[in-house]
Amino acid sequence: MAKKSSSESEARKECKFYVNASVKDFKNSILWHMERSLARATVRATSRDWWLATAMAVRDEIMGRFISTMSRQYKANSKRVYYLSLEYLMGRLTEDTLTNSGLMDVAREALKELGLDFDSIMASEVDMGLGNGGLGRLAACFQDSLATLDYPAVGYGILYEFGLFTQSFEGGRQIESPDNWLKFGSPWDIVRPEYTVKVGIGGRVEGVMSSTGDWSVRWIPEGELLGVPWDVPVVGYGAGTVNFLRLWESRATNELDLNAFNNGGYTQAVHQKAMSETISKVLYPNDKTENGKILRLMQQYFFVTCSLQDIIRRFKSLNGENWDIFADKVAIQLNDTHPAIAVPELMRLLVDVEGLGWDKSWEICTHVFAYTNHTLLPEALEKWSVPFFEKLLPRHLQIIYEINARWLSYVESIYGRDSDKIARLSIIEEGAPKMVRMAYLSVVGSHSVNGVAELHSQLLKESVLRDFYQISPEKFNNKTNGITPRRWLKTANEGLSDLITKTLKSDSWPKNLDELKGLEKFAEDSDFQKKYMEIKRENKAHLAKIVKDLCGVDLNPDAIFDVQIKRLHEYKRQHLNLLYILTLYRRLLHNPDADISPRAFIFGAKAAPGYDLAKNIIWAINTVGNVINNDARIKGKLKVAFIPNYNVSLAMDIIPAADVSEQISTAGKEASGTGNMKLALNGAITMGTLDGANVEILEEVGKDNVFIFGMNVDEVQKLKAEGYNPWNVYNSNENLKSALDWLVSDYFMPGNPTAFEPLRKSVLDWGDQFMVCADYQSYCDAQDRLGEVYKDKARWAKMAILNTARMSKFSSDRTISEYADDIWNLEKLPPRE
Ligand code: NBG
Repeated sequence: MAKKSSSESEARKECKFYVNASVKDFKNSILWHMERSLARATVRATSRDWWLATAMAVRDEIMGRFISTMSRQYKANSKRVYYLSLEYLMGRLTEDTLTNSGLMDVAREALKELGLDFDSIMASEVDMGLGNGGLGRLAACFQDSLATLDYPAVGYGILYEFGLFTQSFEGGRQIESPDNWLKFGSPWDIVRPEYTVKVGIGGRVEGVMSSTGDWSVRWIPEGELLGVPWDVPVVGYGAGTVNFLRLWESRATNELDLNAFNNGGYTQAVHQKAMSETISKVLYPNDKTENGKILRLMQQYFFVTCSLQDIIRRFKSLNGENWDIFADKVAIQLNDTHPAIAVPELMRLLVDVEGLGWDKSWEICTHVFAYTNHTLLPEALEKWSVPFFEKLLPRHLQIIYEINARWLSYVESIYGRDSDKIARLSIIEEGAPKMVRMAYLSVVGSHSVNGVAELHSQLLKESVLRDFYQISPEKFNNKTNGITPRRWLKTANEGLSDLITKTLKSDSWPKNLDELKGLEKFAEDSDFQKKYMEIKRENKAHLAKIVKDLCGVDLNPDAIFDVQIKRLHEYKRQHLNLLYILTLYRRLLHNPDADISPRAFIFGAKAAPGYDLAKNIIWAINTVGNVINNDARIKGKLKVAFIPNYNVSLAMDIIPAADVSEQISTAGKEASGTGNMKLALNGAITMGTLDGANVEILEEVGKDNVFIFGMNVDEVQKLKAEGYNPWNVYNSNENLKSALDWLVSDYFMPGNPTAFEPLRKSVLDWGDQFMVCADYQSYCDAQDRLGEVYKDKARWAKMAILNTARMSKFSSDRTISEYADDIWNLEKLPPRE
């Protein structure tokens, strides 16, 4: 990210609520914090001290807005949306807060006057990496948009002590180490002990018959722990609204310690305490599969009950027990099925604790909850075993059975005694053991079910949730994902942001991304093209330095920067990319003078620690890369860099520097993708399949400004149905055969040629589930075409500019407005001018 002075003063006219502070005052505030908060003499201050003091100075400026937002929302007693998500991939908070509050220039100048380099000071902040990938980052972008659009909202989640693991490479292989991001605290968390809640676990259920003959039920938990909330302010762009994330930390109760202690069990008491505090200890590192871990179910229940109790407390403090208006004041979005236990938990709180009848409580639930599905992958659909439930949440299991019984009798009223249908629609899956299907529970308990891109929402209705769609088609809708242009353009790519502001003579575009369409008319303007591509080149030079530093690889900023950054997963097909790299390398060895555009293939990806094949792919890319990078014969025309520990902050350096955006999943597998949007917004050309939001990117940018290859969903299904055999492709495609055989020869791994057997087997012997072989040729052709097009500088510049100009649909402001209007029925509550 090449830093230039931004035109914040202009933006002030647009953003009436920007924070006002002079450079002098801000500098004094930093120095004040250095002395009073950090007890540091400036001569001894480290980068981290400077970052902390700066963060504290910004924090001071936004606290007033935070308080006024809360009191405005309280006084108005407005409806709020509560976003329940097990993941928030926030990245660093200071820079974004500076952008959104309008203090970026002031802070930059203040640090400069103190003789400090802004970028290196900001780099001291450890990423808040409380998420795995797209799902967690989407939750973060949504918080930014909710605040920017002045919607009353709270994001609930867990304050994991350890975020997503830190990745390094040893001999090209992934090594994980813990991400102890909270080790030294964070200036952005504010603890609220007064809102601590109690959480029960285990135990038994007691039934009591009342005098009127009604059963009432009491859950007698075996253990209890505490949820302590920490609030993280979320500053909207322009700082008119400051919402917050409320993240729960688990703690042991004192009572629990004492009881065990009095019984003579000191060790037992300490053990119990440690167990209770384990719940919020660590984020599970698997993107898309986390079934069967009892601690994970405990995490889900823990944050759900804490959040629901908090929501009910807030509701009651304003509305007493007027439950009739609960759904007018509360909307709850379930971010995937991770918080699905909220459905039976809200029923329990309303029926058992608040004493409402079942029907009334159910009506409230189904008006309050809405569910977003984020994937069709079967292994990702959460199921929890009934015996687990029985042990951990016995009362919830009863409630789920009751919900299911009523649901199935409704199904029967439609279809009669169709036992097939009933088995298919049941929330309980028969088998040993029986399983609770969390997606079905979410659908039954919600008034809205949405997918995250047009294609994905369509496939949901046709496949995984087909039977549910037939019964309640009105529930189903699409909300195509989006990204916040504040972080992903204004903060990450200041050079391009300034050019846009100057060219459009407006700086309201970060809040009104449609304005970018105004760039279209400059797409062929050679002067504009030159400026645009100069900025791209500066960003590439900046990234090249980072790559040199982290990977020891020299990248030529004039090469095509071809980027694939996302979790490592077979369906995302990083190995298809590798096969093209091998093909190109082979071609160059045959003819070192071949006229190809020099390419730098840049990867960033973490593999789940237990996902062996994904790790094998990482190892293969690193190994092949190492050979290619050191092969003088190809004259530097090809380079491969796998940047370790890919995270939000690295993404902010990589994305502005990308020429090509690899979005090459097997059609039908990637629900949406959001990296595709960030890259295109920053002028990278998509190399993609007709999958997820790529389809809509194509619609927006037009077919001349994107490279599409491979089978579409229908073709994939057809080939599967016909009986796909990857060996047929292998045997008839000389290049594919050579690349795959080469991979398991002595060439790359002298003495250990079988190192990458798993990779090769996955696309041949094991059936090539993700159809890598089937799409190989089409991918190579498209990549070759791209290489040719890149030679025409003017054409390429035009394509890149049109990508930036036509991405406005993918602002998360658009997405959030749609959720607010169609699902939450939510009104904005802006500050008074
Ligand atoms: C992911 C999808 C992505 C999508 C994000 C955000 C899960 C379960 N799903 O395609 O794979 O962009 O969600 O919706 O992580």
